[in-house]
Amino acid sequence: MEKLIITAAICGAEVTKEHNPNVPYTVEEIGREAESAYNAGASIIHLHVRYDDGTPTQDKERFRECIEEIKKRCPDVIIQPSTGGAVGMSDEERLQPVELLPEMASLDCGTLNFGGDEIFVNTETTIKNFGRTMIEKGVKPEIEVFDKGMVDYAIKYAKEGYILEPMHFNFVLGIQMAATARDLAFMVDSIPPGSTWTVTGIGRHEMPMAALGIVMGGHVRVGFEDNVYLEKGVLAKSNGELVEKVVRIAKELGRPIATPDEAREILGLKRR
Ligand code: KMH
Ligand code: ZN
Repeated sequence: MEKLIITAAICGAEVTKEHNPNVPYTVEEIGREAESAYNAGASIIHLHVRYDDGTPTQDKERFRECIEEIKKRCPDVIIQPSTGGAVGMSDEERLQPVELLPEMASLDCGTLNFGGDEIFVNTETTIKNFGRTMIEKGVKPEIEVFDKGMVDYAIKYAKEGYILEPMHFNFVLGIQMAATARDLAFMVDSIPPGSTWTVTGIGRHEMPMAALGIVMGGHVRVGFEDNVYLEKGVLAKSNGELVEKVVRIAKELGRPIATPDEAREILGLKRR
């Protein structure tokens, strides 16, 4: 089976130090968490950034600082900034890190409920604008899929020229769609041949979904953005601990781990 790409979503925009004191805010903390994940076997860092007080931001200069810090510590890791940012941010705000020409960036392919009264808005205009900008800048999107309709949108927008193929999908289960093997299998069956995919399970679903991703031949995302526990009632000390757990499971199941350059090969990325 193809080598396993592990993405570490080290920070997110919603989780705080109150959930787990090891959630990174400062540039130094973000560098530390990226390094711990990379040393454990992550080849991609899905990156949100914060100001020192924990406020999420899409500020280009803050991204630049954090990316420089990560590159100092993990020179070959693939950095995938978020263009989702935090609920309520404008499109202009959200798109800023793409101007730094990262190898990849997230591209959320639909609108969804995000807990309480929060709605994470991604209109057709937003998605097409983000997709077109990523093509212009040579940035490979990771299509964020929170339910099946988002796969269908991505296919439609690819046909219309807003997303290049082959596409890379991240199926996020446990927010809008249930985290079940049935739902994951349905997603995998629904994407075009030649696409690649990774799976993210939210909260307690993180490791069960990772195990499914490993055996089904996909790839895996873990990290504080999605889950702060190593096991029930035990907070993870670092993102690296979560990645180490995936590496252990993958080893038991006979799936070797991809280096960043091997991940580039699988995803069709050119190192920048
Ligand atoms: N923070 C969420 C509103 C992404 O990174 O593209 C959006 C999110 C998805 O995390
Ligand atoms: Zn994110």
